[in-house]
Amino acid sequence: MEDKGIPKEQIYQMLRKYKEKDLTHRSGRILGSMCTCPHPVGVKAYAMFLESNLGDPGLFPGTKALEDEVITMLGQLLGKEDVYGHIITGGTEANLMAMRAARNLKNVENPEIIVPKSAHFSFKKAADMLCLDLKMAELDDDYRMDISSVEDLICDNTVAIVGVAGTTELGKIDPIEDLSRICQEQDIHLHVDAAFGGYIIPFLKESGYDLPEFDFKLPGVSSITIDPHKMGLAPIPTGGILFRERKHLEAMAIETPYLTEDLQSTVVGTRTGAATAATWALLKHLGREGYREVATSCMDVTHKLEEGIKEAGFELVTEPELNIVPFRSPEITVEELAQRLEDKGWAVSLATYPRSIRVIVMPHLKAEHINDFLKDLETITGD
Ligand code: 0PR
Repeated sequence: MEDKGIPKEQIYQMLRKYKEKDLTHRSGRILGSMCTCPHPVGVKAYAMFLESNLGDPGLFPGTKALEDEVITMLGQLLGKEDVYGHIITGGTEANLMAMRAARNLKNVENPEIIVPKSAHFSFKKAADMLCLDLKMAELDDDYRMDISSVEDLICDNTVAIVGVAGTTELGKIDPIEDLSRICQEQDIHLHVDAAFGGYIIPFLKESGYDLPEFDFKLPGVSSITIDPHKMGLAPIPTGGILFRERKHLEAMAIETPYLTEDLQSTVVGTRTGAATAATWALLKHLGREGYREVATSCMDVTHKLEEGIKEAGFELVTEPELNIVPFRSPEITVEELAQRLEDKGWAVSLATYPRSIRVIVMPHLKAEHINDFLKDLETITGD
């Protein structure tokens, strides 16, 4: 660190040099991200609340009121208006909180959780931090959680079962209805990881897509992760965790002697109110109609990509249920294909099971980007 400060214009110039090295979502070149260009209304709202700290909500009652309203709105979206939760940093923190609540509520000696093999790696972190034994359930032929495998893994020490609504690699929706029945019968916490799907499945259903139930309408569902910074178009970092009952938050509440609130259930202490303001602004500004438009546009582009991939002689590893298209080549390996696409300037991402290239058709990917991508794909195996 230098002794004398540098004038601000020079600082901004220096920063721009670093920023030039970064990819942007706007370029349409990022194909494997669940983030996207944040909506300008969310960006403005975020900037308005930069100094607000929800870790000490008594100082920021306005922001706290916004958080309460956001939680109610997200609850309405997910089938239950009176839910309890917080706006936090993302899916990882949400999943960690859900596992912590489930573990604390069911006081057993060697707690175990059951997740599908397709679950996001955040559950490995949660298991490690919370000293949980992680049991992986098999997937069925369509890469959804296999119910008989779940039933085989359940034991007296099972504190939570996790179903995913919109898996990270393939965008699949686990059979949450079956999981709900099992968890109700056996009094087990059912957590639904809808970090990705939470902001798209309800809007597609409203638009006539035939998708399964996955939310609080199912009586066995105890908590849901939903990320505004993914399909919700909010700036990073913005996550959401919702619980069916207040007891879930209370089960992990810690006394905070000198703050303006007595108890705190979030992992993070000082936490931004800006993410809450952005989420509130976007829910109000876009409304259901705006989000339906985002969801159906992404699916239209998804279908276009799907057809183009097949026409170019590549194979889909599974039919897309949401806006994620996984595919491979019958001629070259997935690694070789990824390399050739990267050489042409596409930032691709690989699914591990089944091994494939996965394109996540986020709102920043427009029809023209997909056309360019398909043109490159058509020439790629002949090289
Ligand atoms: N649950 C699911 C189903 C997810 O897909 C993810 C992240 C999480 C939880 C964890 O969310 P946070 O990363 O917000 O904590 N899924 C993507 C992944 O890890 C996120 C991502 C985003 C990846 C942007 C790449 C990228 O460029 O693959």
